Amino acid sequence: MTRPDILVPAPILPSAMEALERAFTVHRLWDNPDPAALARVRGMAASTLAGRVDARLFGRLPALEIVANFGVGYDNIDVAEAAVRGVVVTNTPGVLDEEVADLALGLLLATLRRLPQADAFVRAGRWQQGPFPLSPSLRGRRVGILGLGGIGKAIARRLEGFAVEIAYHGRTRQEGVPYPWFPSAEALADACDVLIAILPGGDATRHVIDARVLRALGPEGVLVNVARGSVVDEAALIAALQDGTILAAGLDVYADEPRVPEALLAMDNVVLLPHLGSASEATRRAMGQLMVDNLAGWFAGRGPLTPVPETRFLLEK
Ligand code: NAP
Ligand code: 8YV
Repeated sequence: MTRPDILVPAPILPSAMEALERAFTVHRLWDNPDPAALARVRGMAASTLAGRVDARLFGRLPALEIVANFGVGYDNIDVAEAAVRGVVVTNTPGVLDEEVADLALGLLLATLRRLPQADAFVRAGRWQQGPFPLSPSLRGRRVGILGLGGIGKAIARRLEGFAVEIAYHGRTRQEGVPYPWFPSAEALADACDVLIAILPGGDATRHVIDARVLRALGPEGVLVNVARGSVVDEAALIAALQDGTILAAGLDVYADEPRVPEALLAMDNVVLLPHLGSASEATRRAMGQLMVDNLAGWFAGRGPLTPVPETRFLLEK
């Protein structure tokens, strides 16, 4: 039996690449495959690192049936265009929830207790001249989770152990959730002094955290963004951090990765990570395996394991 042709638009995890090679004929876009090879491509292994999967790329792949994303967020893929072309899209939900939640809590504590600054203080030999300045605290705070999905709930479970109040906003109030729901990001920010963003990126959530939301968060407020850079108006955030509209921010994601604005790099009241949410060896391996299993399921006729809602209707035909 011939092996299905798969396109990989940009280098991915070696273990995922090896698994693809075992099951499929793999074409690397960076090797400039010829149009005849692209015409045979039936599947794609996409990732946020690979640039946008959009009408232009779909147009080069007339036989494409499925795009399997390496990542739970799929704002890198034009899913509306995929749906129109009858292309199924899958992502990697669930397998990274706990890892990303661990990172979110680490980033929150690092930002509030100024852990990177304290580490730099010790390394610079400054402890011998006197103690590190006292930091803000998590004690007594109310934490708002913007996007109480799989990862948001894993963050909430951890926060319960930290004995803080928890609230959330999503488009819909969820049954059976013990935390109060607020009808907008601004209302949530107004009621909280920590805001953790963990909702999908893309057009629908662009700049949901804007100058008004940051004003509502207030001068003791801390923003943690582990969602996507696009959900925050970065210029408004920089202004809010500079003029004391909010206290501090912990950022894992940015508007134009891997570029980080100079203004943020120069600030002392931010902790900056290079999009590390799921970036442990074990979790990235699990994500790669789920991506490969989605492709394998599709081509074996069993169907993909984790299709995204926008293209699920294609599987019901
Ligand atoms: P999920 O289970 O689908 O949850 C998404 C949550 O966001 C849902 O509760 C949803 O609730 C809410 N939401 C969706 N649209 C919204 C809107 N317009 N306004 C307010 N809330 C909205 O997804 P997940 O697995 O938790 O992942 C969430 C996101 O985290 C991903 O899409 C990705 O962008 C990001 N992420 C980042 C990293 C990292 O490395 N930093 C790693 C993994 C994921 P409603 O439907 O009720 O609105
Ligand atoms: C990855 C992510 O960094 O799953 C997501 O949505 O943002 C992260 O887990 C990314 O997908 C790697 O391409």
